[in-house]
Amino acid sequence: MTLPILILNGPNLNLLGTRETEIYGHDTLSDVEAACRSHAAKLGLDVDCRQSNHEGQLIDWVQEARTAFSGIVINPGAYSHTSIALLDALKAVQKPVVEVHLSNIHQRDSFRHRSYVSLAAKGVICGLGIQGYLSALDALGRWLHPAQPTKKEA
Ligand code: CA2
Repeated sequence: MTLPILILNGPNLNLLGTRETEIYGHDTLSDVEAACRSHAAKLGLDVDCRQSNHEGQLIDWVQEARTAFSGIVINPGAYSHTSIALLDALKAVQKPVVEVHLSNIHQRDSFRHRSYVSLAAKGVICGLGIQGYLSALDALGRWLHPAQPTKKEA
């Protein structure tokens, strides 16, 4: 069974690969989404990738996941550090959420050290660049498609 996963990217992540490449790398958002699509297919997951610069739009999509998706991968961008509204929406989903940051937010400005979104996330990954999204999908794959015991183990 292929399970639907929502991949959300927040404000300014549409600019990936165009500026601040020393922090965020050279991959564009399209590269990230293509890598997620191909990795998800190997894990029995089907991803729907969306990006918005608007807090309310992200919240509407998170609410949609209550019925339409089995899990969420989210890079909330700077809303991680400011949005209690996004936290509340994620808490209401009751599906596994993995928060991803391309950069290591703990090595950066102190205002990036706290993420409200982390309070609703089952897992948090930072500092692995694009690999973080793929590792988030690996985790969702394991949680949502638990390994079946082999005949020998059963
Ligand atoms: O490390 C991450 O993935 C962040 O979520 C990225 C956010 C930042 O506010 C968070 O603290 C950490 C910023 C995304 C902005 O991305 C840009 C990419 C290229 C050019 C300009 C901005």
